[in-house]
Formats: sequence, structure tokens, C-alpha cells
Amino acid sequence: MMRMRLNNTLFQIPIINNVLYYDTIDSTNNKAKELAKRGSVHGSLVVAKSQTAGRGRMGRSFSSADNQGLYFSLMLRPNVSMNHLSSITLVTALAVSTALDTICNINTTIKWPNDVYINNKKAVGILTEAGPDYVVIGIGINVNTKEFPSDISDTATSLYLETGMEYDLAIVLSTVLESINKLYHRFVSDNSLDFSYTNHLGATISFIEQYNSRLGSLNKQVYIIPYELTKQAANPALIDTSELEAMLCKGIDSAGCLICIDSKGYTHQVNSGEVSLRLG
Ligand code: BT5
Repeated sequence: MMRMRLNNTLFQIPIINNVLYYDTIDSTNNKAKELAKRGSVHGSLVVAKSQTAGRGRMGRSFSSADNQGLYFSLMLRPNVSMNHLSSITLVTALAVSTALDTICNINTTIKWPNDVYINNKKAVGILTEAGPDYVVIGIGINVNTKEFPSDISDTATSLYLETGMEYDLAIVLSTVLESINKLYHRFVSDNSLDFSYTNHLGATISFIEQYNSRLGSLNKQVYIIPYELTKQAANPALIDTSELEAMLCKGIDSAGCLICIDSKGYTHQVNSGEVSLRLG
């Protein structure tokens, strides 16, 4: 059912060239990487309603066994140079955040670099993985999820839990992909995050300004949690930050780095690769 309705809509989105659906799969990112290695076309999409081994960053898991969410991976073969790849995560985060606001009439925020939050809880995770000639953008959206495992129940949320409404998975998927399609093409044609685009109201806006305006941490105190601490944590939202120095978050720059100012007034340009962020 979802499959038939979706095919009509998805193939109208220019970035989509191939679609595989699963009710259950280990990880859509694994499947998309496998497709990439077997020579599949740019724009291959793998969609699942649940995953048995959904992955987050640094070996963490992404809870996706509930059949109520949307888990998908888009494999692209970008022309942009590989050092722009972390920027694709940021482009995706803004595209997802904007799409969910439209669908649910809410104000999502972005937690740099790869999460979308609603009311200070995580509703979406994004995992971008790259190979020599491909990038896989994996997105997990808690759509109609009613409850979460106890280890994340205080830090995770869903569209349903925040709005009291259930959403059609096919509509959420196609709206999010349309939004990604639009921003991705602008990003690739400029080969930089320093681009502008036309929003749904017809206004021309800068990507960086839009991203920063949705940053939950903008102009707030944050802790940058280093790789060593981040990689050991099952749930980075619960890391003890008492030993870390709080810094003022000034948003991203055109390289996608987070600009933070420490208590002595020094500016730090934080690379998204291996850190986590916590509000102070
Ligand atoms: C992420 O990692 O959030 C990236 C998640 C990407 C998932 C998608 S689903 C489709 C595709 N296929 C995959 O296998 N993965 C991608 P990270 O920033 O490392 O956050 C992981 C942490 O978020 C976990 O350690 C938990 O604390 C928390 N978490 C796990 N599942 C969650 C969920 N469903 N909702 C909210 N938080 C969750």
C-alpha cells in the first residue's frame, strides 16, 4: 500500500532514481552502502519501517524497532569534493527540520551537527557515511512512536508524542525528500554552504542564516564534548559535563564548523567529526 502510493510521488523527486522498501532490515545504511559498492545509481533510496540494527555515530545504536517510525538512507554520488561531505549532514538537518515544521506545524530545532529536536528532545538522527565514490545519508525519524526504551525515554521524542497526532509515513517521507532534493541541488551547484535559496514563501534566504536561526544552542552556553568522552557514551545527552568549560555558541561558519567563544574571549572553530554538543 505505502509502496504503491509512494512510487508515484518519490519518482517525481529529481534526486530519486531507485527505491527499495523493507518492512524490516538490519540497517538501511548498510543496505545503501552495499548497493553503492555494487555500482547502484546515484539517488538510490532504501526505506524501512523498522530496523534490527539501526546505527548512530561512533558505534552507537539508533532505536528503530517499533514499526512506527521512518528509517531511510539515500545513496548519492556527489560531485562535491569529499572534504565538503560533513556539510551534507548539515544540509540534510536543515532540510528535515524545515519539512517537519511544515508537516506538523511545529518549531523543530537543530542540534549541531546531526539531530533534529522538538521541545529539547531528539526526534530525528542523521548518520552520513562516505565511501570512495559515494555518500550515504541515513535518517531516522520517530514519527508515530509511542514509547522508547528506558535508556532514552527521557531524551527521545516523536512527532506523535509532541503533537498528539499520527502522521502518514508516506507523506512524511516524500516531504522530507523533496526538501532534501531542493537544498542538496543548491549546495552541490555552489560547492559550498555559502549559498542562498528560495523558501516556501518565495523569499531568498541564506543557508547559514537559516541553519543558525534553528540552532537550539545559538547564543547559549554549550559544552563541546571531546571524542574520547563522546565515543564511550551510550547516550551522549547524559554525559557528565562538570569537568568541561562552557563556551558561547555563535553558530556555524561556511565550513560547517561551530564557532564557540571561551570564557577568555578566544574563538574556537569546532569540527563536527568527532564531538558532541551539550547545552550549558
Ligand atoms: C544518530 O547518532 O542519531 C544517527 C542516527 C541515524 C539513524 C538512521 S536510521 C536510517 C539509517 N540506518 C541506520 O542504521 N542509521 C541511519 P548519534 O548522534 O550517535 O545518536 C545516537 C544516540 O541517540 C544513541 O546513543 C541514543 O542515546 C539516542 N537514540 C537512539 N535511538 C534514538 C531514537 N530513536 N530517538 C532519539 N534518540 C535516540
